[in-house]
Amino acid sequence: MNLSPLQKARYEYSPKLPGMLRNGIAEIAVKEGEKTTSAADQEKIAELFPNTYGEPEVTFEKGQNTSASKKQVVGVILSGGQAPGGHNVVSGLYDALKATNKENVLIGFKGGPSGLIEDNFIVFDDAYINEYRNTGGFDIIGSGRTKLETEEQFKIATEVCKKHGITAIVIIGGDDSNTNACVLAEYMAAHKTGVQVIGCPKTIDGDLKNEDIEISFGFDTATKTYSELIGNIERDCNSAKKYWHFIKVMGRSASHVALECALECQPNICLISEEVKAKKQSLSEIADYIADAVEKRAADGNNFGVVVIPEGVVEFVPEFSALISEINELLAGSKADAFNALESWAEKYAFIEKGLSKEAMEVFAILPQAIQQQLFLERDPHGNVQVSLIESEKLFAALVGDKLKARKAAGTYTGKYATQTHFFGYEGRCAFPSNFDADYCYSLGYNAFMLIQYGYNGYLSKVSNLSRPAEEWVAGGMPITKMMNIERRHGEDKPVIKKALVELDGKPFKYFEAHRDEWAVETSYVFPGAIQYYGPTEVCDITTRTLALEQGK
Ligand code: FBP
Repeated sequence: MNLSPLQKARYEYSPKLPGMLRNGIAEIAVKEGEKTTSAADQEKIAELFPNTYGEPEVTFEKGQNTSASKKQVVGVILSGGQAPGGHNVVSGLYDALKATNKENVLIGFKGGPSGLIEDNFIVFDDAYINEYRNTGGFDIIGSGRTKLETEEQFKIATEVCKKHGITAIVIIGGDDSNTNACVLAEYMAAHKTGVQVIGCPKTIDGDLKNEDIEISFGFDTATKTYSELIGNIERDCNSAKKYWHFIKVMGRSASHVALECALECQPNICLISEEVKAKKQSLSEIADYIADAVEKRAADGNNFGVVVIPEGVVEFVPEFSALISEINELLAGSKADAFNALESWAEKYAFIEKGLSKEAMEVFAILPQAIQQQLFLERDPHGNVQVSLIESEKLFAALVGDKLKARKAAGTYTGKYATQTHFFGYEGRCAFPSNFDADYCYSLGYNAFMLIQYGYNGYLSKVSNLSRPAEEWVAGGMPITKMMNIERRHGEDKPVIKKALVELDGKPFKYFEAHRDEWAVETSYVFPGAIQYYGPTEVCDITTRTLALEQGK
């Protein structure tokens, strides 16, 4: 492998552990807190998880290590989308495991959860692990989106564990993967397999958080990467003074990423999907809202600006999600063949016009033709429109253009409007982890092993007090059942970890709300610059504005 100078330098970085884990394995004691109950639907969750429900929160502290001294064989899985720091979770886990007993073994299942079912694995050693320390990506073993959720899969997983003598599995994933980790933990306990299951909170989307999990790993680095790019665009924009930039940022559903970038960069506009839904805003209203800022800035001679759009926004526009449902219905089953057999767009348009309700057609009709066609091209394996593939940055650039044309005709707007569109997503998911993510992830992995060593099952590795220096971080674990409630998914009531959306009464949104009118009209840009790995702590080790605001900083 050819190594960049930065990669070589990052190999030498020693991630910072919480103070309580720094004294060596022999001095890590455990303290159990109160018994826990689930976030909601306590009776139902207790009934579904009789072996893993109600366990206590645990915290590690300096003291005599009293864990059992059996040999551990641990399997690790990376699940879902990449998030910077995954390699450090694995290296932290490996280091704690080897520091406890040189004979302990860490097995990596390749390509995500399917690796466990297919028994596709590698056994880690020092040389292999060392190549991945403090690097981005999930290429150490690869990731995948197969879900481990059926009884059949659990049976196979048990067999694979038996074959390798596995004593514990660590699943590094988001809310769904950790929900499944919890179900697997219950299965393993109910069937007395002796296999423990521990989860680690991952996702750049930042939507796996709650009163116990302050932040999912990867969010810090990904948002810093996007903020660097947005800041650069703001500076270019303020230099050339000729474009409105529409920038879509990743985050499948929640708008945490967009909001954090807005707090970092102070663009003119940032849409927040959760607010769009709460206010039942239509596409036309959103376009008017942006056009108002364009018009006001034009009146000051500023025919430029930056608009940040969360990836999932269209799904939160009530009229648009109604349109999507109708389109899914219109093309359900064999009806799609009849549609696809039509040759020209005019014929297809007539088919659509006939099939959609008047309300849905009104929404469809205002969309640019490219977006209309995307709605009929991209289907997921279940035959649904893939909303995340809709180029909403282009959609809003065009809708605002239409509004401005009308305003020009009415004589209220006399500015110039030229646009550039961007999508920042994959470029943030595998960046070298920031010092925060490098430290946090290493701690999560190290801590996950301590939970295993102390015999816990169905726990999420938890490191908290994160807006303070690492020395003051608190390491421990939380039963996953504590984060659960019952939700309706695919027509069934399911126990799931509650997905965290942006809270409109939360401090990060409130701060944004209090400043956005000023940012819309003024040029208040902030340029965060590239992630810094070396230098003063206040530049290199700071975490997100979201976390700081949430923790009252
Ligand atoms: P996870 O929830 O698995 O962490 O993935 C998040 C994400 O990066 C979203 O932001 C994005 O919408 C999606 O994955 C993209 O998925 P894919 O990599 O399959 O294109």
